[in-house]
Amino acid sequence: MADYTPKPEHKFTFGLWTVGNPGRDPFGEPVRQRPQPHELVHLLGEVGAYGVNFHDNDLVPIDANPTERDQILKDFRQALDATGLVVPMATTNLFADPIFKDGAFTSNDVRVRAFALQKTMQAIDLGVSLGARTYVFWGGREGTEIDASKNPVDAIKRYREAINFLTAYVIDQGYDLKFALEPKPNEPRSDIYLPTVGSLLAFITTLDHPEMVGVNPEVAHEHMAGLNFLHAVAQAWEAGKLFHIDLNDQKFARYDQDFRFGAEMIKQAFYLVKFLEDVGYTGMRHFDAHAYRTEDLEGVKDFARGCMRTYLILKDKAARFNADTEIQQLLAEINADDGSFSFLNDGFSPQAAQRLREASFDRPGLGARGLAYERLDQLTVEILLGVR
Ligand code: GLT
Ligand code: MN
Ligand code: MN
Repeated sequence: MADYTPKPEHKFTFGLWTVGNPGRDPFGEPVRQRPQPHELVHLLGEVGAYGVNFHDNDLVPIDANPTERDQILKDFRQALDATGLVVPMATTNLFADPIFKDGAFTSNDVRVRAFALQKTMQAIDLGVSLGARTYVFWGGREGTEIDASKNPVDAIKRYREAINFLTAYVIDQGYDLKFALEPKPNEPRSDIYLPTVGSLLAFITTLDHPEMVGVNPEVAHEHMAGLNFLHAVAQAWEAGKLFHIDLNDQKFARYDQDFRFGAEMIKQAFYLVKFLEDVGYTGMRHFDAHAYRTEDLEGVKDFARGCMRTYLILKDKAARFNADTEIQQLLAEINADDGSFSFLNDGFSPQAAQRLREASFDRPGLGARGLAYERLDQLTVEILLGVR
């Protein structure tokens, strides 16, 4: 029987805002009390997490005075010491305060843009002081309801100026910190700029310090847009830009449900875990999700344990898939290569082009052959259903 106990080497992390989510939604009041940050660290220690992440204001409320701030930080550090949890990632809340109602970095108002930069510099200082090496940017308010209000080209330029300013700030401070930009297509804005992983990968190439900036894809956010999350993650990985990942679950085409990892689309979750494990992703496995609104604090622990346990079960299933001789036989047949086109391996040359011109193909035969994907998929499903 495999061991599904979370261990530090699994790099399972949670945000303060995830296990601290009080269950408020647009139609209903909170159903749980929000524990103090240091209490949440103890809760995460109890369930076996490796690390804790936070927005500046998850930890220090926006209106806290210096005495309150010092006390909160003291309690938080003590809880980290007591539990052994680390802080791998931090981020800025650039969405909750009314000042950000029409955007932060992309606001039309230069005072709002400047405040967003100032707040982020301070939040970076806070995160780094607690050990963060990755800094996430989720531009929840960077969008529009009416496109008469903002020039979308200006918005992208402002976003770029902000990220350029902040990478230069990090270099100037001598911090060891990378940025991970997180896309989302909509919610809370009607439309959010840079809505998908692909948009961000293109945007990053236009920055002053692209080497410092990658992406933080979230399952739910690509699923909201009806996209294949595995493909987005694979593209980010192949580009060397998978700096962080937000794991959760979600039905397609809904609001941002942020369900427990593996709660809905078990097959997609399986392929994702298999991918991360197969390629040797060494970053954090961050669960950006929260317990159902039906839950009390015990339910929150069930939620957190469930995220990690499901990940580890799927990791075990991925190992079974890789060790399954029938599946591997099918994959070998699908990928068989008799070497007859090895002259294409080095790309274009006039000689290769000439040989290709002369090549003949059994077009009807290649089109008619069966690929046995029905069998391959059924074998995969049987692994997931536990009969293989
Ligand atoms: C917010 C959002 C998440 C982001 C967090 C980081 S905040 O909960 O829905 O997807 O990752 O800002
Ligand atoms: Mn997220
Ligand atoms: Mn989300």
